[in-house]
Amino acid sequence: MTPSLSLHIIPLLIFHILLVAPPSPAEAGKGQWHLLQENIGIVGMHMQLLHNDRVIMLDRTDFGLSNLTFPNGRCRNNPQEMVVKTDCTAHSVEYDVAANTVRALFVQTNVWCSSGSVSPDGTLVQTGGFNDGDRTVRTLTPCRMCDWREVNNELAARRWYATNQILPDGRQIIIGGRRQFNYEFYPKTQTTVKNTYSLPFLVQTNDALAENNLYPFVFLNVDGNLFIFANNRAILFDYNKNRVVKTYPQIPGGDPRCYPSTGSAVLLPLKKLRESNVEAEVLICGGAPRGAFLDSLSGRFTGALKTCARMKITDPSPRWVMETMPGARVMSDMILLPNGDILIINGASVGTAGWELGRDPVLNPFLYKPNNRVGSRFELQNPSNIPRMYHASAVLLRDGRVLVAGSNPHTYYNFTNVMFPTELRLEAFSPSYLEPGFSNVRPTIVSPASQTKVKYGETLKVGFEVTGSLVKDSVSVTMLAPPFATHSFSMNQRLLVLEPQGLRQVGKSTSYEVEVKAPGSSVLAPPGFYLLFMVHQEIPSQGIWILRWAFINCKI
Ligand SMILES: *[C@@H]1O[C@H](CO)[C@@H](O)[C@H](O)[C@H]1NC(C)=O
Ligand SMILES: CC(=O)N[C@H]1CO[C@H](CO)[C@@H](O)[C@@H]1O
Repeated sequence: MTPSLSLHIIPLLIFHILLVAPPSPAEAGKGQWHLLQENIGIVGMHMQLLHNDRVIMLDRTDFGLSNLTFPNGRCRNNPQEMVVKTDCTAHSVEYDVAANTVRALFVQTNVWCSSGSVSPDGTLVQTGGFNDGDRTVRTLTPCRMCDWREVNNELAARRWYATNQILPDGRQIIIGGRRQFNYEFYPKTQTTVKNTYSLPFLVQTNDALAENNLYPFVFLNVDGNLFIFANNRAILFDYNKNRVVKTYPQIPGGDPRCYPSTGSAVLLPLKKLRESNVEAEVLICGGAPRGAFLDSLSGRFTGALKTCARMKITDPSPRWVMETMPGARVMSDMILLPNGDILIINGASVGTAGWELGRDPVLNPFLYKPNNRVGSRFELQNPSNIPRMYHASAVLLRDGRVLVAGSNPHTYYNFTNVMFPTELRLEAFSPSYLEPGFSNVRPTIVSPASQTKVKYGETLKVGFEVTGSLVKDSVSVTMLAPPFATHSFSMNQRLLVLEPQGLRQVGKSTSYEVEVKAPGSSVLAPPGFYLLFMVHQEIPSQGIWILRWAFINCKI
């Protein structure tokens, strides 16, 4: 929340020494945690995996020095900065997954609580933030030593806590943000440079004092409209005509799920893509009860929500179906795994998002199996021993691990004397599908080569190996758009399940080939880089990068 508000809260806090139980021996089948780095220097408040297997992380630039000093005596001079006008520390890094190393990036304007998307050519476009950065667009093109390029006043409105979604034509839409009840597009044309378009839904879902509609959950529906969820309900929205196409029912119970009552949401894997009526389902989990944010501000910490709500958004008469998690969660991230399962990770069981407002970290991820029967979908995973509170994030890597970074619930980089010290450790969670016991089952993709271009509707041959015996009707191919993760929401996260055909053995007894037809529509899969995985008996291969080639055979 605003710095002025939070400064009033700090004196109210009672500082505890956090007692974290020693890690119990990890149980087989429930995932493993690995500490990758003791100190990456910054807080991974925002993360995005790029197609060169580097993860870009952004923190914030105000309120103090990070723990990563720029090489070569480089410094940032910024008279508009609130605390340190000359700052020789980095607030953005590039993490090289294979080398497990971090490189400092230089960001001039404040990226705090910003948003982003990867454009079809693989460039990370990162928008807004706070103070001098609230109308800035920053771009980073993946290459060996690239750095941020920033253009100020490029956005038509200030965007702080907004959500971005990549569109079928490759543009992105930027929706909402604090006190912004509108949206805009990027890139701009001469005629649209100053245009914002109003979205009254964001006024209607804005709670007095608490808001509860920031970082709205936005998904591109299979009919080309946008599903926009804020607070406790959603609309289907035609962004071209600025028209609400459908109003969905409120989630039963009516409690809010968006910032600061931060739950999370995913578009469940899209399947049966060749049928004329592709179905789309949304799953929203956790959050905090109405009133919890204001209660937390006055020192009364309420239990988080234990429920998930799932809805077929393409249904003619859609309704939410409620499910109960193994525990309550707020500020968790929801990650689509390559085999179509969902990992719910990070966060707390008490309080809300915002400075110093979370309590009781939840150290165990939950696995959600969307195709199981209701009542047998959740599995409790092995715990980490690092609390990941406000300003933590998580992203899937090409090798199937989930990278976890961040946690800084303070207005400064406080490493001591606070309940949850600023967290610079980088971890990975390895879901149980990575266990060595599955090596006979696990496919290895041998062709095509990584970075292959795939046209819309093209038939792609995928060669793979499985050393154990192949269960032919248990083979699938998935395609994942790597998201921009921040504040518990992964923007643009999308998994498509492709049905393989013509499975046959080729050459030696462990080699196979299948054909998959790439989605023919940029509504189902907007242009850009995707990870392609082979999945056999729910065990995914490592991914390869493919480029959905927008500009050829592009049918919208
Ligand atoms: C947090 O850090 C700031 C800036 O260094 C300092 O003024 C403040 O007293 C610290 N808070 C605590 C609780 O140590
Ligand atoms: C809080 C923290 O992680 N501080 C570290 C910053 O970096 C120096 C140099 O590497 C360490 O000595 C500090 O412990």
